[in-house]
Amino acid sequence: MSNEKVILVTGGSGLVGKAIEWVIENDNGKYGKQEGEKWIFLTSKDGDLRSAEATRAIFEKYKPTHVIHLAALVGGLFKNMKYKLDFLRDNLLINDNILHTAHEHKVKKVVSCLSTCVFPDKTTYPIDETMIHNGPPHESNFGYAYAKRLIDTQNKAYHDQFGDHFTSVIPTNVFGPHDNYDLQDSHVIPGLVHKCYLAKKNGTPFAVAGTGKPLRQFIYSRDLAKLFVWVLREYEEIDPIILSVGEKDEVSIKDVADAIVKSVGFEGDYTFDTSKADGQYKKTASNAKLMKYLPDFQFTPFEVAVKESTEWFIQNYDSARTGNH
Ligand code: NAP
Ligand code: GFB
Repeated sequence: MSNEKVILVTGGSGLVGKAIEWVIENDNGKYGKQEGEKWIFLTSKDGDLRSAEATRAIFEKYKPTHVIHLAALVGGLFKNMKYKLDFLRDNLLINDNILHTAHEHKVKKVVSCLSTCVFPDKTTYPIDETMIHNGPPHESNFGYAYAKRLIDTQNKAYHDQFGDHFTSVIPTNVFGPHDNYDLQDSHVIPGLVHKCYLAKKNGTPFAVAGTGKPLRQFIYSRDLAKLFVWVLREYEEIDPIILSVGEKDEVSIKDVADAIVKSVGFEGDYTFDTSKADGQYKKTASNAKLMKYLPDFQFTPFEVAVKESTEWFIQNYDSARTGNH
């Protein structure tokens, strides 16, 4: 009986998956690859996880002992507003196939990924892990939010009935290398980096959607990746844990645009298109639970992370997910 840990990362080719792969291969400290660990990073080419059959075939091929479940239909505010049913149904199918196949294969631990947009829109602040089911999420992304909330319910049901060790994490908005830069479907940071880059290149105005007033907490993908590795190896609870920078690091969308203008070196006109939606005004989350476990964890300063992400995008423009190819 080998003691080898076979760790399957679903959604391994995305923003968060690529960051985990980077940390496993490059971190010389406690987050890098350890003796006896075999890491497998999946893409959708390995199989469509909306299909129970394709999911089973992947588990039979790799026989994982542990799973980090990232695969999902993911997108920014405007994509969520347009495809609420697809976000609900695709994610329900993917999550049920992964958790049930992991159960059938007696997988020792599954770490799934929610998002702070799952929390109730009408709530007190800061938001904490106990509030997850306390009322409807924001109208703009209820499809995605309810599918993600159900992961927590599924984890508790598998644990209750079978003792399975399936848990989850709740990151705030994530950004970094290998993001999705599609101008319509992306999240705000990759969307604005792409827009600002094109505005500088073409000498055209840089337009930020909405009023610039909404507030967000952003976590750098490589910081989040280290926390995922820690959760997989050491976090014992079934209850979810928020993975985020502190409340004091919350920034406005205008602050984000200013940081991107600086990192791209854009000197032209910069406007706000208030005909576009602002979405949720804020979703301020507490990271007190995380800080209790890892009081000394160092987050990358926001401007440094924006600079590194912008440089990665410019250097990899031809192969990046820009929606052009
Ligand atoms: P992403 O960059 O869009 O990557 C999505 C990944 O899922 C890709 O590897 C994709 O494979 C795979 N995938 C999508 N549909 C699939 C299907 N039907 N079958 C198999 N694989 C499929 O997403 P991300 O930003 O890294 O998100 C990772 C996780 O973090 C998700 O669960 C997301 O909900 C969560 N999250 C993200 C954010 C954020 O701001 N980005 C915030 C909070 C939580 P291909 O590359 O082959 O398409
Ligand atoms: O990142 P984002 O799309 O997601 O938008 P949410 C954040 C804010 O940025 C909104 C503004 O107030 C937008 O109006 N914004 C300004 C832009 N310019 C742009 C732009 O060019 N592109 C985009 N996308 N936004 C998502 C949820 O909400 O958060 C998802 O819908 C997921 O389900 C994700 O949870 C993490 O933070 O508003």
